[in-house]
Amino acid sequence: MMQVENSDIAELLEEMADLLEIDGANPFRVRAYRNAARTLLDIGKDVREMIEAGEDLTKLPGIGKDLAQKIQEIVETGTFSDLEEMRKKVPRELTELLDIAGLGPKRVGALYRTLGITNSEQLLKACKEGKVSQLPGFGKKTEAKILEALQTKFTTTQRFLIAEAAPYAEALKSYLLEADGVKQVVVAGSYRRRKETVGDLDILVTADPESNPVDYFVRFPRVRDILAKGSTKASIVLKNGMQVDMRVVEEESFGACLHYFTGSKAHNIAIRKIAQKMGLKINEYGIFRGEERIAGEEEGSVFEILGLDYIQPELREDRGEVEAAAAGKLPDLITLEDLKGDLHVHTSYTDGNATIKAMAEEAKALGLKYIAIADHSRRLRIANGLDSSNLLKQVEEIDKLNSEIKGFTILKAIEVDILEDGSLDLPDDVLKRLDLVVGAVHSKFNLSKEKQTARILRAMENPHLSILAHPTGRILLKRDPYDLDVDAVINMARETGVVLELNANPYRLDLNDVYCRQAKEAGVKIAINTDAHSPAEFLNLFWGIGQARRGWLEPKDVLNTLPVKKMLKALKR
Ligand code: DGT
Ligand code: CA
Ligand code: CA
Repeated sequence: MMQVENSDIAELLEEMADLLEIDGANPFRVRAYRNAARTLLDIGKDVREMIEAGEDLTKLPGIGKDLAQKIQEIVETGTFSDLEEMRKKVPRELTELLDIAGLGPKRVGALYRTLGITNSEQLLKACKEGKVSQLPGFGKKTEAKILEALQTKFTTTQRFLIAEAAPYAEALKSYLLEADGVKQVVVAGSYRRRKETVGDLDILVTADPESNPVDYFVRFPRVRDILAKGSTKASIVLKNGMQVDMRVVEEESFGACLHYFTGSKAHNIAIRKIAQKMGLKINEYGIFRGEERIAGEEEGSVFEILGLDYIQPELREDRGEVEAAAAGKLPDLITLEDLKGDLHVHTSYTDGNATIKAMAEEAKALGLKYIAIADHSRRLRIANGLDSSNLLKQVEEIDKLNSEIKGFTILKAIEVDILEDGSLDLPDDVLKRLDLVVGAVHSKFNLSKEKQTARILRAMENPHLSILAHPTGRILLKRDPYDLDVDAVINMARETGVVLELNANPYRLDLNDVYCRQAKEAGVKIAINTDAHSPAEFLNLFWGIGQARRGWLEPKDVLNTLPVKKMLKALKR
């Protein structure tokens, strides 16, 4: 039997449903495939193992005899004959058109049957010629929408959240380490620099000369396309659309190559200038004086030869790190172990999915010493926000839990909404009973820069506000930051003692790296918080630390590296 997972089977069933729908098949048949695909993703049991154990698949919801037989065929052969037939009948390329906004299977089918369109280039041409709007069921509006979607598709290259890329990077790494003769595997590029999003993955490998890691690499199970393949390098595209570049490197140049492919490009250029001034040449094979290689096996040797301290990958953006390394003034970057607590945690009192106790126990198990329960305030109705009386009930429960838990403190807080006029969503006499107050904007993202800034500055002037949460409101790859004068916010933080949050959720990472550094230089403290809505989300602190390091933050710049008493004292204003 093949190593197929439920998700692989579901993907083939979905493809079948798409092809049938494009072909204009009976909607019930289409739905049967989609339901079966959903079932496979939801059951939490491995279908391959069920079949091996002789279990009856027709017991699963939505799976009849016919589908059970097809699933068995997939497990045994990697595909099924009906799908292969449909693939011959309907060009497979067509399924890629389904991702374009404004197009579903019905419309894709119509475009194919009437205009013979099978790919996005042809579709773009037909839209520009006005042919699409003339088809029944399309119209001018749809044509314009498709055209717009196609144009962004051709101009923007897709990026991925670092947290999305990480499971693939780590899986590729362990996969390659299992290959015969492979010695070292490092994922370089923006991934190693822990940038918030990555364009592609860059993998370097050293191996025995007689082994063939390139062949092994392109057989990775999640490959969709092989873009290029030579004797020492290859590029592939994974099923999620992410590109991966891999190259095999001589051991004597591994360090230089790792430095080169870690980047950033701007950093590499700055380093090359230093080398040139010293009469040296640097490239991905090493550092050379004339023809003689004088460094390159170890990455550290590159910096050493140039008279620089070792520069951590997160700093390599040509933002002054080379000068700082020459002057011995690089920061002593914060690590995950430095964090003692998390000051922004949700529970099932509002839109979290776990009790206060469960959240505290998980945080404690991970080695934290305190958390602040900061659920939403009343204005945020969709999150079941707390009014004063519910908040005071929560406060009582926290007091009780604190008397039971040893070696850990649960702090009383709120994530209070900052209203449009900059006032806070709960009265001062309630806020003052809490250990700390986290303030956040959750509405009116589209105010003018002037109004948005005035709103937030006014909230910061409230003496009860301790921390400004996700200060710029961005959602990576989805929503731009609101129009805000961040310099003014940092100035106000310095004047009032308000701490700025670095929200560690991989979709936010807000403040960003550049603003974190600006805050640090202004003497403003940062709190690295998870905003966790479930126990598993405490692990997001890892992403927050990556961003903090990119922002040059040291333990002393971060409020929640302090033990609880000192932390609370530092908060007092
Ligand atoms: P990404 O993939 O867009 O998130 O960003 P990177 O930094 O991973 O960039 P990528 O994948 O294009 O290239 C990987 C590294 O290779 C890059 O960080 C620096 C190095 N590199 C690529 N092209 C050049 C170049 O033209 N000059 C120099 N000096 N270095 C380059
Ligand atoms: Ca890259
Ligand atoms: Ca690349």
